[in-house]
Amino acid sequence: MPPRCDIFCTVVDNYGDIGVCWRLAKQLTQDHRQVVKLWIDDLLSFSRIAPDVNPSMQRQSVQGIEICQWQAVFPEVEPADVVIEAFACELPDVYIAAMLRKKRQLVWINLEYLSAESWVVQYHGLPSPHPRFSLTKTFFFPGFVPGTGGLLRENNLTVQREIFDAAAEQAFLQRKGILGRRSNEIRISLFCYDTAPIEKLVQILSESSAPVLLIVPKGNTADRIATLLGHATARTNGLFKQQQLTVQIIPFLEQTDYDRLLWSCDINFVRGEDSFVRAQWAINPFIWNIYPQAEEAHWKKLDAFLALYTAGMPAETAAVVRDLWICWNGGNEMNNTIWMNFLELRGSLTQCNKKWALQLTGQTDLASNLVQFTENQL
Ligand code: TRH
Repeated sequence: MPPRCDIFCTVVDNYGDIGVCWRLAKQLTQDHRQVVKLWIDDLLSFSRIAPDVNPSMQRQSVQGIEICQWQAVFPEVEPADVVIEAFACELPDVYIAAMLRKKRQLVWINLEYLSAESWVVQYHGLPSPHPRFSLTKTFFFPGFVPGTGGLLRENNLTVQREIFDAAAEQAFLQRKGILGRRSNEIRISLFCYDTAPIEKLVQILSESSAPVLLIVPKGNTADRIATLLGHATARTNGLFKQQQLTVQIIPFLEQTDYDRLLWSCDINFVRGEDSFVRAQWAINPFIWNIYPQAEEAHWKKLDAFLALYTAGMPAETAAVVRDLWICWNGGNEMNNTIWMNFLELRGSLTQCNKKWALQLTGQTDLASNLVQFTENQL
């Protein structure tokens, strides 16, 4: 019998929580043949990254995964062999009680947020006995180095990325109604937080020496850019122009199409956790807008990642990446020179990104690490 796995996810804000859980659910099902049930409290957010999900159905099966709405009153159910609580969301009391009653061994995992900080290796895999019951959960930390839980990477990702050639790209752009490339044009995707210096970016791109197409999925950023360029609303597939810059607002994409968008763009602005990881698999130069945390804790996280990621880069490339990322996250004023330096080193950066992705691909992925760990426990 394949192991049964229950994943519990609460949407704190945005799409990262469900983005990560959905990817994990798909990988456990497709790559590891587990029987997965995903308990999620916010079906509406979920349906934006996975349009096959019907937000008004409390139970449904999508891509072989049972999706259940996690409501305040939780039903009596038989716990799975592997229980994953994502990002320290608290399991329902009735479910814990059922876990206690279960005769067979089960594994309880707390899947944590991704960080490149060095302490992650020490904390990954640590057991945390329940204060009242004879149950232990294990901390599972994703990460970029051996000794951590690794990164989400489906088995066929490299092949999918490789077969996405110019014709496939063209077909994808057409299907999504995204403008074809004009000669010499730089194509950029933009996904960021409200705190990013969007006005400055728009100004710099407008004054660019080459034409720029800025592709923005519908949301706050798109609305802000529309207002900035004198339009009342950001209509989907609307085009705004200012000097060298064309902005195209596109619908929020289904998760696998978002990957294709990252593969199709010369430069990707990404944020949070999941789009940030996907940009690394996409290879093309990217700029990370880190999720802002209380007491500025995110700066340590950003520094830790930059240190790892730029370690193998020529000093000049590393400095240019650092400068731009610091500005994009509000640590310094963004200016044209910093952007131009980044553009000039695009070729070198793509080579460095290839090596970086290869280094990461050499490590076991998160779902496989989880499966190995749970198989040893069961
Ligand atoms: O939405 P986010 O800001 O999520 C964040 C982070 O995960 C952060 O660490 C967490 O603390 C916070 O949520 C609560 O950014 P992220 O992580 O990139 O997740 C976005 C998801 O949305 C990702 O799975 C990609 C997906 N996506 C699409 O499917 N289609 C789209 O068009 C876009 C722009 C994104």
